[in-house]
Amino acid sequence: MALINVAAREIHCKIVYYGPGMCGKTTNLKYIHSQVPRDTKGDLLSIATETERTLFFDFLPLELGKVRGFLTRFHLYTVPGQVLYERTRVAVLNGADGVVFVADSQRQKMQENIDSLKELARNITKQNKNFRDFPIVLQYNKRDLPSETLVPISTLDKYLNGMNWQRFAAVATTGVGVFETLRAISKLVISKL
Ligand SMILES: Nc1nc2c(ncn2[C@@H]2O[C@H](COP(=O)(O)OP(=O)(O)O)[C@@H](O)[C@H]2O)c(=O)[nH]1
Ligand SMILES: [Mg+2]
Repeated sequence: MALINVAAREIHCKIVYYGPGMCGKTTNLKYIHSQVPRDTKGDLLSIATETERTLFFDFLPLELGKVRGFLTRFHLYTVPGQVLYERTRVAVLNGADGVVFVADSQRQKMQENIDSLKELARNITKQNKNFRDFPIVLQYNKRDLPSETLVPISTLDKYLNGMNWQRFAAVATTGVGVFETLRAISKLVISKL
């Protein structure tokens, strides 16, 4: 649930970037952080685990304006993607208002995408939330790689988007689709407030 700072008239929303290892979650966050004006964002911080790091920062998307008189601050988090770190993912997911599921479009990553999405569903459900109602946006990342190595969008839809979420093709390294994805999850989260 979102945190409300009544005195400062701010709503704080937590958005988590979830997905298998190396799909591009950190790249999304770094790109967003690099593009947000300095005076509206916090530092890019990390919680160190043994080999992978959870990154997070918060910012105030000024273009969103006020929601019923409150400014809305977003806190963006990545999770470590390696299978080993499920406990860290559970901790980071705790209290999330929305999730961006980043899928790696490469054929060889398809099973990892499917497994990670199943794990997400399980972990959301464990928080006593209804996965069907939970705000989620999909991102099909790495669309710049050679087409013969990629799963077609229609196939990604078939295996990952049975719930018909909004989904965006992306190249996180150059920022293609990154803000479209962020805008979609932001709007979805705000609409549920
Ligand atoms: N070609 C390509 N590489 C990407 C893209 N997004 C991320 N990568 C690369 O994939 C690797 C893993 O990215 P990272 O953001 O660390 O993945 P994470 O484990 O999900 O945080 C890095 O070498 C990135 O530069 C993309 O859209 N296209
Ligand atoms: Mg990462």
